[in-house]
Amino acid sequence: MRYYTNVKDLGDLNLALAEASEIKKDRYKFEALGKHNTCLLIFFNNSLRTRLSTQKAARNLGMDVIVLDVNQGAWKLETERGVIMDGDKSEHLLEAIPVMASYCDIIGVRSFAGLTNRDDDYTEKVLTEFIKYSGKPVFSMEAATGHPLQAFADLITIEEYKRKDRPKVVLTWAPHPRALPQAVPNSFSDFMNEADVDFVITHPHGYELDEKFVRGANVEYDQMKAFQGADFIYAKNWSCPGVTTPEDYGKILSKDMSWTVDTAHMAATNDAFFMHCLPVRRNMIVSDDVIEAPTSLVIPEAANREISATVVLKRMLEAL
Ligand code: AN0
Ligand code: CP
Repeated sequence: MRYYTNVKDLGDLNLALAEASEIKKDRYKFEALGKHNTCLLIFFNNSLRTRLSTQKAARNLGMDVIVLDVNQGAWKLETERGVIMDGDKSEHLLEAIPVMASYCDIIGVRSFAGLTNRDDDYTEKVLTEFIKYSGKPVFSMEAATGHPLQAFADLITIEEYKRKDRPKVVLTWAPHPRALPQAVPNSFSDFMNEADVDFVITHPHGYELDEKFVRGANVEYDQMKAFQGADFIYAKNWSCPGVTTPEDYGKILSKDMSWTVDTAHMAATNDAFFMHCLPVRRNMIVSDDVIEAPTSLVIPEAANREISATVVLKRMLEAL
């Protein structure tokens, strides 16, 4: 695998899940694979889980790891071509990318959506530049429109905890005080559409996700109706994707607290497991009771980020 930016890069999901299970049994099984190979992780945004789990994954495979926080200690980067650089940005991404690439064999990039220009975000402008100008294999650590390492970890978690062959999985929007990207719900939908699950998406009007990711999945605007009989509830906030109202792209359209996942919501489900990618704001997205219940999977889900990253890096090393 040369690039990892969406579900299709993984190919057959059952094979990917089998590989994940093999690695989980012995996460150092392939530690000879990465010897004398360097993984560079570039963060344009904050991270706890991705930063730690991806480093751990690279080390499981015997790789060296370099981490760069672009906004802390590096030169401020210009990303637009043609700009007269007389402001506060000292270096252009078009030089920075090949320079960074010269020190490593595989590059991970975290670069969130700007949420102002839908075209820039949905064409994955920054991630695409890394793919184009680095000459190295590149994987997404959450880019503008996707977070495929998270969605793969989510799928692994569902596979581990499911109590029936084809569980009902519900992706629900929930309120949040700040405008967040659509990357997590986009990738989760992308993966669930390929997985053997009964998938339902629920959100208030105006929050319709891009069809590229929804791909005809069942959308139910009545949250309580969507929750009925659910085996997994996957909560996430996202800002307006601008599908039905392009002028609202990236905006907060609702802070309706009746969408917060609490025990009354969970009572409508089939004793569902609760999932969230974290970080989560308690009592905005989910009540204390629900996130602390034995049915909450947020910690094993985060732990599986090490596994999803190990599978992806293993496949990238094999293709070097
Ligand atoms: C980010 C998001 O919603 O995309 C990262 C989630 C993994 N969340 C925040 O910025 C709070
Ligand atoms: N879930 C996730 O990607 O978390 P971080 O933003 O902390 O990496």
